Amino acid sequence: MYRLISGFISHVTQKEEFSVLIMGLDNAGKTTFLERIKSTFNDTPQVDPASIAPTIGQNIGRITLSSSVLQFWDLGGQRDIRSIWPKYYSECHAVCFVIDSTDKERIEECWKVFETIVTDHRVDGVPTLVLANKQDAEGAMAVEDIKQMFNQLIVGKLNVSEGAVMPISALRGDGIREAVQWLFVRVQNSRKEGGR
Ligand code: G3D
Repeated sequence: MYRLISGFISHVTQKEEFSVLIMGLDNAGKTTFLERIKSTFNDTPQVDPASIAPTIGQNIGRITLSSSVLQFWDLGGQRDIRSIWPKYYSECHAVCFVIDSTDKERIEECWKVFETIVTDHRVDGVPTLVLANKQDAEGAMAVEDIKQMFNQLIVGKLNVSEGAVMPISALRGDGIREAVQWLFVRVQNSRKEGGR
C-alpha cells in the first residue's frame, strides 16, 4: 500500500524537464544571461558581473516554473569550444542564441554561426530564440535591424511560432522574464504537439 501511494505521489509531483542550450560568440553575454536567469527565478543573489570568467566547458542552471524544470546549458562561445555544441543538439528542447548588439564587426560571423546551428537537422523543429543582448549599451544595434538580419534564417528554417528575436539586457535584467516565458511556452507546446 505504501509503495502504491508513494508511487502515485511521485508520479503526480514529478516535473517535466526541458533542456535549453545557450549559444553565441564569446563575449555575447551568455554567462551573464544565465546568472541573471538564476537570480531572477531562484532567488539566488546576482553574481558580480566583474567576477564572471569566460566559460570553459559548460555552466548549468536549473529553474522551476509551475510543474516544469528548465535546465539551461551555457556552452561557451570561443571558436575551439564551438565544435562541442552539436553534441548537445539531439537532446535539447530549445535553443537560445545570444548576440552582442554592440559588436558590429562580428555580426556577420555571428550570423554564419547561427546559420550552422539552425541548418543542423538535429535541431529541426526545436524552438529557437535569438536574444539581442546589451540593449542598454550606447551604440547597440537596434533590435529591428538584428531582426531583419536573423528573421531571414528563422523564417526560412523555422515557422514563426518556433522562432523569435527579442531585445534584452542581461546586465540590467531587462527582457529576461519575457525571454524565459517565451521558451517555457514553446517547449511545452512542442511536447504537446508530439515533439521532444
Ligand atoms: P560570454 O559568457 O558570452 O562570453 P559574458 O559573455 O557573460 O562573460 O559577458 C561578456 C562581457 O559583456 C562582460 O563584460 C559582461 O559584463 C558584459 N555584458 C553582458 N551582458 C551585458 C549587457 O546586457 N549589457 C552590457 N552593457 N554588458 C553586458 P566584461 O567587461 O566583464 O568583459
